[in-house]
Amino acid sequence: MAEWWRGVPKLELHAHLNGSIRSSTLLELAKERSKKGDLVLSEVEGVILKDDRSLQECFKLFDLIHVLTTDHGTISRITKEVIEDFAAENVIYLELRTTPKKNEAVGMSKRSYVEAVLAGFKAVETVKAIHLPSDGNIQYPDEVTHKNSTSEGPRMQQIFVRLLLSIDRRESLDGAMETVQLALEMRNSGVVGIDLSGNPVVGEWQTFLPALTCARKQGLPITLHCGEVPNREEIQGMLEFRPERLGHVCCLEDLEWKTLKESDIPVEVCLTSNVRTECVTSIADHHFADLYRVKHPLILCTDDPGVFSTTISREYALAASCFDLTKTELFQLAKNAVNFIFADNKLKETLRLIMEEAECVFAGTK
Ligand code: 6MZ
Repeated sequence: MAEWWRGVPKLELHAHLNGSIRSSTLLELAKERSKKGDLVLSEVEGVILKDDRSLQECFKLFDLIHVLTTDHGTISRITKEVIEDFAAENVIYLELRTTPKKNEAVGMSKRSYVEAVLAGFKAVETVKAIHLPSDGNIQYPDEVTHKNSTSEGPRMQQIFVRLLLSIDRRESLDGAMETVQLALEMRNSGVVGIDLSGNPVVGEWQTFLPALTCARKQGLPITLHCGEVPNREEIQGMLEFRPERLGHVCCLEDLEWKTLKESDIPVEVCLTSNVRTECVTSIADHHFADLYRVKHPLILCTDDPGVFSTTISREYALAASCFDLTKTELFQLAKNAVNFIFADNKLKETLRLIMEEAECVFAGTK
């Protein structure tokens, strides 16, 4: 089933750059560091190769990943690889998110970090990565059409890529403000929104409200990680804030589910991640089923395909088998994701055309 879903064009709207890193790259980086005497390989190998991780173990792994991916060259490399990996899954639009980081030891500022990510966009080789500005008035170059072939033969596979800048819950308000400012300045380079993420038991989301409100006033769409752990006040506050999208929303209570459903805020669903981190007790109990039943806007996403050893095709196959959905129903879900992207309307139109063409192809394979 995952193989079948690989052939279908899909959108990915919730993937963290450092959580999407290939395990092989991570091991290679760890080996390089151990040769330099910076770390003991045997001590980190177990952390990298471990399959089942609790939520808190995930954040330990992220700390290790961040130690290994500190320099600009590595950030560009992993970005390039991550885009190529998503393209190999037939993702036609990728909204990648990452937390801009400072590292004075290697001369890295938040801006130079984001520039290194954008350099990774440009370095993509196996597919044509289209990372145009998010400004709605941009003229698309002639070659950026939905057509997959030309009179000269098949066109190279294309993936549209945009970037969200994440605020980490460990940051101060000043740090968050700097990220929002950077996102505003880099809007014409493909940054299309702001995300709030990080260890859900660390910090308080209200700390970041002024930064999020500033982003909102400037028209930057926002997505919030919400309800990975039970935290009534926070969940209710986030729902009241009404971001453009919400990630996860696992630990809600009856009244909060009601508010969510009335709000129509699209939810980025990460099935494997939620089960692995025990935010839900089992896939059968996942709130996807209930939200799907009431036709709440949903998008299937991977979260951290590297950390959770999954792919977006696998997430579709999982949803199909666990919730007994037909290919037609799930294709419709994939197609609806176009409505919830943070990029401009012109790109939405292009993506719709691609999905409609695919619908014709896949219509006979119910
Ligand atoms: C909350 C998460 C996350 O930004 O360095 N991140 N935050 N919940 C999750 N569910 C498991 N998965 C990833 O990518 C890694 C960072 O993304 C956030 C964390 O802040 C993590 O450090 P970047 O590219």
